[in-house]
Amino acid sequence: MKIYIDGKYYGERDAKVSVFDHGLLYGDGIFEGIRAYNGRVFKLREHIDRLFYSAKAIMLTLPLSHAEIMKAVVDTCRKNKLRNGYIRLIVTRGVGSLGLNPYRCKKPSVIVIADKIQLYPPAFYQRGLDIITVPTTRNLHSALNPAIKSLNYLNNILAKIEAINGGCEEAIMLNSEGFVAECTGDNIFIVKGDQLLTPPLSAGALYGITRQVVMGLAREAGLTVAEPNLTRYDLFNADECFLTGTGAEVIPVVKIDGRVVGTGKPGPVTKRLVEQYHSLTNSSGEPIYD
Ligand code: PXG
Repeated sequence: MKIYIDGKYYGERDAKVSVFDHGLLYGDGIFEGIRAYNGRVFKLREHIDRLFYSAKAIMLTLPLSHAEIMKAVVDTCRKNKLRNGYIRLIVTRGVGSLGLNPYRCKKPSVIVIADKIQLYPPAFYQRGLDIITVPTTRNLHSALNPAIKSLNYLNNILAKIEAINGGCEEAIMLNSEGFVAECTGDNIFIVKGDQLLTPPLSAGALYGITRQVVMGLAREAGLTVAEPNLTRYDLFNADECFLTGTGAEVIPVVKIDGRVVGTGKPGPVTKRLVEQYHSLTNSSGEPIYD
């Protein structure tokens, strides 16, 4: 595997960052998780847009333009002969001193890893997930805004530990007011009648790329899409529930905190969205090969 670091390619063993990089010392940096399908990078422009928004929010000046970062991602895929896989794009604050001061870091590092993807087992998609709400609440947006896709993922990792310790794959995270925010690496949706509902960004949700795509597909299918604050009560009484994310795509949820959701099986709206999402991922994206 060839890993891109600041314009050069390195083998897996040689792809290294400094112990003085503030990405390592403080989680000071940003990232994107992107997928390639059939030789095309899905929603690449949207991912790079979000990277630039994250950068702006943490006052990190990217050393490359939008077009140059897109090219670095596509070139790294080509270099690795990737047609289907997972791309991790990372920008660290760069090498500084042991103190917090980010202005000591003169040059951010851009890293691109293009690898195979670890998928959930197919049975999870057929049967649906059984998930729980966890005690760790989502970061306050006034403290560390969950809209920033930063290298500081401990909030999510603590929630993930609680999910795994509770025997589940994913965790629902509430915000400090008790409203549903999102899962540790996925956005959450419910279907109620002809409505598709998902928490607003202000509740602590990431501006998920998959979330946006699914909202568009649902509108095209005639559903009313809204972003109200949701409580656990709303989840328990939903007709259907599913999660969205670049890794998980669209995955049904059939049980929450021991309560069966809807019929306890993946519902018709979820199934249709899964199919529509697949046909989109298989037919669009930034070409890797001419
Ligand atoms: N919420 C959070 C907190 C995320 O990290 C999503 C929602 C979904 O967003 P997208 O844009 O992917 O639809 C994410 C992103 C992984 C992995 O390896 C996945 C994410 C983040 C980090 C790692 O599965 N999901």
